Amino acid sequence: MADDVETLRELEKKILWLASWTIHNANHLRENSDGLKVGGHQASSASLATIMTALYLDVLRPQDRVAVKPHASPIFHAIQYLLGKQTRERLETFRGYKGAQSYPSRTKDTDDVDFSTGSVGLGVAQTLFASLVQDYVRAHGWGLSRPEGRMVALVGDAELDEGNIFEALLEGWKQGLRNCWWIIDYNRQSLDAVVREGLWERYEQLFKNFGWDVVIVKYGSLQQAAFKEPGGERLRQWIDKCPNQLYSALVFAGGAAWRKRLNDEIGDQGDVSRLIEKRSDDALAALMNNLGGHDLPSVLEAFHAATSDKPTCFICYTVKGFGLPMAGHKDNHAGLMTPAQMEVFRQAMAVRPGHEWDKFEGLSLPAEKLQSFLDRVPFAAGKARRLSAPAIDVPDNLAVTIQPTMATQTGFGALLNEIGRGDSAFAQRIVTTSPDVTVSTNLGPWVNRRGLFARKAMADTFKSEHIPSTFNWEFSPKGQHIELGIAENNLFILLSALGLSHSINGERLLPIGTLYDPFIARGLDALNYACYQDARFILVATPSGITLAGEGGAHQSIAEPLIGLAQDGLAAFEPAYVDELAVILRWAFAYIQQDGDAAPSERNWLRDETGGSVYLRLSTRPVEQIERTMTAELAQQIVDGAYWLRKPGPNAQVMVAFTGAVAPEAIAAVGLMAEDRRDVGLLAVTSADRLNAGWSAAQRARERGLVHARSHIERLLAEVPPHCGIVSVLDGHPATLAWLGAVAGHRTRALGVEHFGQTGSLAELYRHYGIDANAIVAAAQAIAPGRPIRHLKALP
Ligand SMILES: Cc1ncc(C[n+]2csc(CCOP(=O)(O)OP(=O)(O)O)c2C)c(N)n1
Ligand SMILES: [Mg+2]
Repeated sequence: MADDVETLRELEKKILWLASWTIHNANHLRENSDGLKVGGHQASSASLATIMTALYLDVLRPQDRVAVKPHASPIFHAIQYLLGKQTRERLETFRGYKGAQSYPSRTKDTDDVDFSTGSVGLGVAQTLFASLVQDYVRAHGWGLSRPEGRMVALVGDAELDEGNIFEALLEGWKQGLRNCWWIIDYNRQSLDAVVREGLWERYEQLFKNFGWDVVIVKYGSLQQAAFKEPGGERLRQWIDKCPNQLYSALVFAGGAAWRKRLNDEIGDQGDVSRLIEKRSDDALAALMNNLGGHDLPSVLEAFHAATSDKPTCFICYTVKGFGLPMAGHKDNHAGLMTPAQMEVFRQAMAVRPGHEWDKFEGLSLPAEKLQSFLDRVPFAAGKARRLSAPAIDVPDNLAVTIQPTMATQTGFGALLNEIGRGDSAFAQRIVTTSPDVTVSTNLGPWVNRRGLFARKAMADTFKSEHIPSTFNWEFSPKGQHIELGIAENNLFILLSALGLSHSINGERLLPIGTLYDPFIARGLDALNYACYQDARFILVATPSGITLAGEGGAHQSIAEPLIGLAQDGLAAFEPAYVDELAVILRWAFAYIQQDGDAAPSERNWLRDETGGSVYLRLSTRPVEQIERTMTAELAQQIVDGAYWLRKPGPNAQVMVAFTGAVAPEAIAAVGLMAEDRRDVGLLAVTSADRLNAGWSAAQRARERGLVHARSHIERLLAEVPPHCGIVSVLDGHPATLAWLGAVAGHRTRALGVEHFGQTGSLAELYRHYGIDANAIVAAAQAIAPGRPIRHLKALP
């Protein structure tokens, strides 16, 4: 063990050197790197060098998974470099094009990042939900041949200011969280500031309240030894009372400043003075800087002592910038070492110029010994860290009984209810979740069939007491619905964890999350995070828009269709009819399982083979359904994003393009115009997102010389005469469809909702916001001049 600590100390030095050199190289040495001279990596990385050395090179096992504090990415990459999993080229281009990423990235880095981080707080919560998902998978009898892993977050202390962490903590407690470590880098500094005094005490209480073990790693082994000397207890008391700001300032100022301060405050001409005086300035600084989080023996002991599966929070005292000249300075966040400082550091590390990237340069132990140690590192022993799981077969058709009048939300509930009857692998791998809106988003029938998940079974008391209820809320390890409290951040991070199960647990899940459409905005960064990690899930958002009428402005979503259009990694649909929904949902189950890298399809210019997640914006409005046979061709067009409900004739003067719940208004408007405008066309747009993406991709392809590239919307609008106007309409922001006019140069009037709503009947609100049939006719009259449309009424 002592031997190992000596080796780890050497490697810790090397890791700090490599990380610092990586940053220095990116900022000072690389040509044209001016734009890259930002970032708080240097000081922030140094803060975690010891802890990460201990974890990666000694404590962790292959089954453990880690979310690394964003700015510690150079340390992570340096460790992976030593382990032979990161290339020198990528370190040399750190933060540059196709180089190692500024923040650890599952999708862009190549050295096995387990969880992406960057937006502080989200990676931390991801570990908690990843742990719940591991329990879910194992409780269902899957993946039992692999050992259970720990989900570990390296947490910046200021990350704990993010509310999503506390939402996750509460949920973790409810769900019986296990196997989760949060290691807090308690350097008492954030970006701007030095943190408030005594925060650790609040954290300690807080974590204990939620059933966590709390381990405080405060004093390093040098300090512990000094406390045993005569006068040592006085020194310990002084350290405990020293305000964060002052401690940081003294760390920055160094040995002489420590000596003066300590002599002034606790010098006694006796034991304490002797304790101080027998140390040189350097030795005194080393003692005072020797906080627990920078002392390998202390962190190793703390980690190895935590053997239970209880969630555990380690509060590790550290110094931001430890071992570097900016250590402790409050302005160090974006601080960089100057070339002169780097030169001093290089000499101190005994690294010869030109040998900066050599793995063992400047270390005192023999290279063979160090290499053989690295070859035995348990964490690196496994095969690939990225696991995979075969795709689950999706039925060719999803059965549903379509009522003459039906809402898409009802259709969704009916579709899942039907799936819930079966016991195929497909039905078994679906897992649903919702932040307290399970019943109101129509998941109730599915949950009745499949049950709620909990590691320990819990009967529904209403049922056992024979009190009639529509819903059977029985919890068991085999349940397939995870009920969350009302916290949309938790929903998205849980979806992120469920949607990575194939890669993390080697077991595929088909996750579906439901919520109210407007509250996507509440968890939007977490949704973006899930997409950025390439987690795969289906998001079902309902009710949506002003169509929920009486529910009022606070529940009415306006911008969400634009989110659907713009969010990378998320294919957004807003069907109007239940048969469309059945086609889209079936496609979605297959799409979330794709992971090919084929070129875009020549048909729609979409990269469906690469897959992604899916967002379905649904409605609670019952709409008269169209009786029709679902042909393969129609189904394809629905998935591609649009189809003609009525093709415009060669003399058409106007066409209506609609999305979602306003279908009856669009159809009515076409009817009202029929006598006065020729051959009016009606385009049902099921996915503005996919139409738009295909259009952009086809244009790019043409600009690169593929002259025949045509997207779906270009083909559809090619049938529309040039003089024909387009009126577009949806219950959402009009910009969602306004771009249709740019595809082939048709004059366009885009209708939609731009302002916060109020309560009212559907008819009143559609009239008020100008998305009813009359408003569509008025817009048509304005952009397609001709004789007055006789059914047009004056607008309010
Ligand atoms: C959601 C979010 N807001 C703001 C930032 C910008 N930011 C990056 S690091 C940081 C401070 C981090 O402090 P801490 O977590 O204590 O880490 P340290 O710098 O001490 O290593 C901030 C505000 C961010 N990355 N994410
Ligand atoms: Mg900090």
